[in-house]
Amino acid sequence: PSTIYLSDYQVPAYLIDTTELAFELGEDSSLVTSLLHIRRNPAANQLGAALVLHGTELELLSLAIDGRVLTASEWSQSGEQLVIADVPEAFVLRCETRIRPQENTSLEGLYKSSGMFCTQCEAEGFRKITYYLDRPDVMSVFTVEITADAQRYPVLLSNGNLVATETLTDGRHKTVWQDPFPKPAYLFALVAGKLSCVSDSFRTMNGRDVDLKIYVEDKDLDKCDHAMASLKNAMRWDEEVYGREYDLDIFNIVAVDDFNMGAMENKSLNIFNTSCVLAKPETTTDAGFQRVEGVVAHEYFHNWSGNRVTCRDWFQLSLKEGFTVFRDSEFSADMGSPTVKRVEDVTLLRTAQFAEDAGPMAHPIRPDSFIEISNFYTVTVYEKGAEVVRMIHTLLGPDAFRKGSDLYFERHDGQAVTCEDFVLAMEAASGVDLSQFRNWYSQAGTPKLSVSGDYDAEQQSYTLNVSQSCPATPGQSSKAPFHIPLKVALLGEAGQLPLQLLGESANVESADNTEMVLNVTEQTQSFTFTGINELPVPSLLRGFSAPVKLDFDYSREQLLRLMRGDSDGFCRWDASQQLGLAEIKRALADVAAGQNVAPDAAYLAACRDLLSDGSLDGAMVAMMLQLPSEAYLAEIFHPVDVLAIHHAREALRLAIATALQLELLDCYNRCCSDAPYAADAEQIAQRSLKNTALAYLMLLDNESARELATAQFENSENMTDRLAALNALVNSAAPYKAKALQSFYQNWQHEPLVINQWFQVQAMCRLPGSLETVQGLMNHPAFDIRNPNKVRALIGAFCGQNGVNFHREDGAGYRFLGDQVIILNRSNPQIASRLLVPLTKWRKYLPAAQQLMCAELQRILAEPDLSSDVYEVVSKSLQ
Ligand code: B3K
Ligand code: ZN
Repeated sequence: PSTIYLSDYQVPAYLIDTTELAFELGEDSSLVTSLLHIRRNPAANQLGAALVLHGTELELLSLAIDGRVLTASEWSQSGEQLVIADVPEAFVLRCETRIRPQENTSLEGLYKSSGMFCTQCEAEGFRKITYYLDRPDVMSVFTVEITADAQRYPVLLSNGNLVATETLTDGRHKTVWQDPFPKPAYLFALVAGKLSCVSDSFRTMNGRDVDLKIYVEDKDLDKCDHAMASLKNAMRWDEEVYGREYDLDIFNIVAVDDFNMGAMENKSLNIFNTSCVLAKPETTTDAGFQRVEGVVAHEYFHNWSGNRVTCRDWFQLSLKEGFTVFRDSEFSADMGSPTVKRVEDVTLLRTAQFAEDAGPMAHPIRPDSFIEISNFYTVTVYEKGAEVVRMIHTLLGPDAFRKGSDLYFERHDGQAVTCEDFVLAMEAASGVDLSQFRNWYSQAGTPKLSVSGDYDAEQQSYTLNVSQSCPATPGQSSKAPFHIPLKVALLGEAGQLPLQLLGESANVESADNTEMVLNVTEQTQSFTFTGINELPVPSLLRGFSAPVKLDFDYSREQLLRLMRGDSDGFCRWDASQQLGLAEIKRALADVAAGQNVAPDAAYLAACRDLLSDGSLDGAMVAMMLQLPSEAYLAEIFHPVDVLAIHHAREALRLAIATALQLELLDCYNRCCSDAPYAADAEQIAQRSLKNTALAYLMLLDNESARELATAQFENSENMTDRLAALNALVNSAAPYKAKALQSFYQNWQHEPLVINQWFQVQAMCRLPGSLETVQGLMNHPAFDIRNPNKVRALIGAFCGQNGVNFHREDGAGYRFLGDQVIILNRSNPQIASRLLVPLTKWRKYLPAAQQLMCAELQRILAEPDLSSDVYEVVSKSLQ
């Protein structure tokens, strides 16, 4: 496999003005006929260039130019390329291909899922449907004709407007769809199946009525309400916050069982993984409800940030993904609890993204090169990309940011553009200079900010000394300093102090002048605040204003003060995590010395206060009571001793539960409620606190805790509480757990998404023997290795979220993953390479683990016929 470089980008030699596709869907194979109106690209300046089309796994039946059939000598094929050497300036290419969707297990291109036909074309799946210029800067107006058996496939959908339907005499029927908006092939979609739908409508800000439909299997019609409500909220929000109106008369969502990712933003025909659209309280957890809301909004927002304005090439992926993730996270914050949403996003970033940035696959949000673009749909491009957009928002302020976004859409509507175009629009609309800020697009790695504070009582001034550095990443040994927005406040005895900065420029944030955004641009820099008449506690990186690792040598007392009293929710939570980290470090030492783990009294007192104060936001309390996760700790310790960390953390959790059992029980009881289920912030907070308390109590593993869990498991009417109870039972020694697992399966075997949760709970069980459980479950009739949701629930959860079992000292966890990757490499390379990620981090661990993990990577690399997906990840991991 070869490497593709951003620096090699060239404009396309040809353009395709219109694309007419005709599909004849069959049980054995399908026929695709395309009519492409092609002309030489005036901007390309490549007179007489050959036409080079992309295509793979296609059976080419015929090719004709302007009605004349080409002979075999007039074209040639090599790899994914079909070359027609001699073509006119402008012409119509007709091409017939045969494809076999039934045999397509990669879930890319046209494939079948639970009896229906569906497509996934991003990034380069369209070339599995027909020969084409399969690149995002070739935008075309599509007309699509679909013919299929009327009984098996009563619903036939594609992008845009339905312009004709016809019943044919042989039991088949036909629909014709026309999408007036030019689009790249990656946004093409087709669906054919036996589907039912829920309908609603939305009146846009200019009074146009849009038909909204969610297509699902009949049995799932009762699980569409939440997605529909989320869609309407998202449509309204995009009008209010970004001034963006929907642009067609219909908007369709289709749910499919077999899907490689969450969902896809095809123009007016979004295709969703069932897990991201179906929800009802009996089957779906709070997290599931929130995911549906977020993903529905994300795909809808792509209609502007992605579809109307798309990417010039795949190196620009973060242009649409970073911006759209930023948009959907602000939306979710507005719909629920902003602080909780922020903490959740930061948690993901500080675990998965920081790990990626520190590993062999580290890349800037705009990568310079790739072997397989599918490998670059990463937490870096998405989540760090969103943080970069958020920093622009912080630097410009909301009003100038909105002006910049308006200008971006106005300048580039209908175009395929670059990250640079986005930054230019932001600069032009705001007058803010983002020259140095651009380093965030080109440099990988997580910057580290080391901050210290100096108080000068005589001068009544407080100085923050800031220095930044960024570790080397593959291909980038040294880095230029970043422009880092550092949001700060200074806490005095009676509250936040007014800020007066000496000399330096900053963006003043709060109306009362007590919060500022410092522009950190140099390697080392000092910021002096005057008029400070007491020694303050600095509140730093408020709201997590930049994706960096911050180091400030706080005392325990200072952290306790921040945790209790900072007005910034993120900083309050972060202080609790730093305190928790200190406790874990002590616990590690205690365990190593063979001593009992005893949490610090002040820390326990703070936790006790959190538990007892019913006036606090329950979700915040729940998050603050949770110790830093093992995934987060793996980013802190070098090397990572997984087993030692796990056992110390568990011992500490038990000690906390023991010391606070009365408060935990009180809190649990206080959070129990009979109110009918709602997925609103308040109830979600309450359930999250209740289940956090339950998990602690169950560590005591006594009769009364078991009774609580059993009762909750048996009596809950919502899946959040039922699953939390099941999870607590499965991780305990309670004899009832086998029965609980069995009855859960009995009750829910007809609901695949619930059974996935059942797989996942067992795959994540911390107790010894989980690998054997997982291996057994792979033979369970409900497991299917061709279904990505099941693979993620069982194999992915075990390898990615069950450290103590995956990292078994005998290496059996690693061998298991190696075996599965080798199997999936053949059927579904995208899923195989995703699954591999835990092995790629081998350099972090103890020498013995390193050796075993490395051996698995070598074994995979030695496999014949490695997909480009798996090859890229394995070979880069071993470099
Ligand atoms: N744009 C799609 C991702 C496609 C991934 C292809 N391997 C979903 C999204 O980000 O909205
Ligand atoms: Zn997206």
